[in-house]
Amino acid sequence: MPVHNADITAIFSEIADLLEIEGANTFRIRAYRNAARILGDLPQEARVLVERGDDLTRLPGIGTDLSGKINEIITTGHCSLLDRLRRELPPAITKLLKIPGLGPKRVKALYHDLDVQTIEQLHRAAQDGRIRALHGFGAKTEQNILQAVQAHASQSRRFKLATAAQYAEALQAFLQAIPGVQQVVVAGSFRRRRETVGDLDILVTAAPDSAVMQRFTAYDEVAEVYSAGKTRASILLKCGMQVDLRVVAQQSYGAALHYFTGSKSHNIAIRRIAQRLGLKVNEYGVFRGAKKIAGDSEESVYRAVGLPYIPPELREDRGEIEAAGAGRLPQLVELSELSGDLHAHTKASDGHDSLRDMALAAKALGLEYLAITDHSRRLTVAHGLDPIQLAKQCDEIDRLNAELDGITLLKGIEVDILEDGGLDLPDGVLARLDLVVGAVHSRFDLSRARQTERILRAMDHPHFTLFAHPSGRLLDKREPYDVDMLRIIRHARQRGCYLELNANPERLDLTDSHCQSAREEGVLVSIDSDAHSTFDFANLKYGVGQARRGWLGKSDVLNTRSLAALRKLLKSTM
Ligand code: DGT
Ligand code: CA
Ligand code: CA
Repeated sequence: MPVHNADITAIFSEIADLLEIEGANTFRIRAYRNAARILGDLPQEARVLVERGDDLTRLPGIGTDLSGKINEIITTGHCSLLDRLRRELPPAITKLLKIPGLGPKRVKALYHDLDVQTIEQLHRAAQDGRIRALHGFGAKTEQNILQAVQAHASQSRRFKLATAAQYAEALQAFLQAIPGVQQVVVAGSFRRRRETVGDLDILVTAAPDSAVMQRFTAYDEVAEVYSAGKTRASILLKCGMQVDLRVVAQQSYGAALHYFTGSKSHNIAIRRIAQRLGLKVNEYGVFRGAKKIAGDSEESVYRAVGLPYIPPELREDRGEIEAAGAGRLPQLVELSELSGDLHAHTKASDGHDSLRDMALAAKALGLEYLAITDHSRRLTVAHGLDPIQLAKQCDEIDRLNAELDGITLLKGIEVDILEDGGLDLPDGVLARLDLVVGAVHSRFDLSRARQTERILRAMDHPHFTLFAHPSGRLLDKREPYDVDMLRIIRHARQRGCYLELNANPERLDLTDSHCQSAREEGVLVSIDSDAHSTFDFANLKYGVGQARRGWLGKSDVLNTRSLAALRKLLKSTM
């Protein structure tokens, strides 16, 4: 992917923004802004000048330092200074700059004085009237910010993967039924199983005379047709989701699927490898000169650039290409490899179904065991169990296990982690259980140091088994609490306990990158449904998608173990 002047301009502008938020020297900030402007106005591609051997320092405002950075960007596509700045500042902070009326100076003030790091925190601060008190803001500005944030939220909406799946599956079935249509596949971030998707990218192979385009734009749920041609169309569904459709010939299917699955940065990296081999990769195929050498399948595309097939969940340019090249790609976990589920609720607390119904539903899914982990008493909104109620449930589980075949219920609890790191039920009560799932349900606002300490202390508890939904985030609704996740993962390793990957589509918590850290640190992850009804076991597939994005293989996942193997592991932690 050749670097254009616009790419360099964008990088330099972002560097200037971040330096300004950081409070850097104004001279330095201005140098990047000038350079961005100069490159933006340059009539020729800087890349061409560099390839020709021209000296960039001859351009006004470009010294040796900036010229070095331009070279770096042209050759690597990255700028290490920008990468460092992005690590130093809260990751969401540049998103604040997208709010009309907020420049780096204001973002800096909001960050330094009110600790506003995200758009959500900005929204709250404006609603609470905390912004007007800041120097240089005032009530009117605060009101403008509030309106701008609300307008922004309606534009940049992303959909939870499970929500997108409902629309995608219906549309896929609709397209599949059109005469002449062969393959229909949803590509893009949906196929990569990202936790949220911006829009749907659907790829179709069809006979040349098929009416797929007309039928697509006439689909019942279309609110608006943005564009419609012979091979591509873009529509908006009534739900607010955009759908891009591409029709391709069968012999380009693999190349098109690869292209539209992305991610963009993965594709760029693959194309760079192809270039080194004297090949060209695009959505029609892999070419040596004018000759097409691959592209009917994705496998053939990877083979042409000397790589094994890379599963879509890994295609984020996060080391998968290097791993593939070295033959070190993980064998990713599959849904069928799960033997059980270690987090589920019944009517005894806030679930909808009985112990027996939950057990039968888990069995029907082919699971060998299911841990019942209702809430503990502190969580009164969820009718948490006290010691007497829990003891009664344990007796019931013993009776059911004696009666049921092919599924074993494990005795557990989702116990509240108290503010001081203590657990919400006494030791003697927890000792009778097969496992103890600890969770934070209160005081999300503690400082990073105190929140981390709280969780580490809970893990020190002799009966603690599994840390549930570790970041506490709810997609769209609640930011994660501030913790040092790497310390938590390392502590889990020392203590011999485990982390959950909660498969609820609103949580998908652990995140993919924390899954990677857990794997690197040797901490097993349990992919759990957190089912509150028999239907919720269907969410396990989303958990598996997230685990795959986090590079987890079967052996990295606790609940791929047989019941016998699991019992051994649980014994060693209790
Ligand atoms: P999203 O929709 O924001 O959740 O993310 P994606 O990954 O589905 O992105 P989208 O819908 O913009 O594009 C779908 C795929 O098409 C993307 O993953 C890679 C490919 N693609 C789109 N635009 C470009 C581009 O400018 N260059 C390259 N190399 N690939 C692109
Ligand atoms: Ca997309
Ligand atoms: Ca798209």
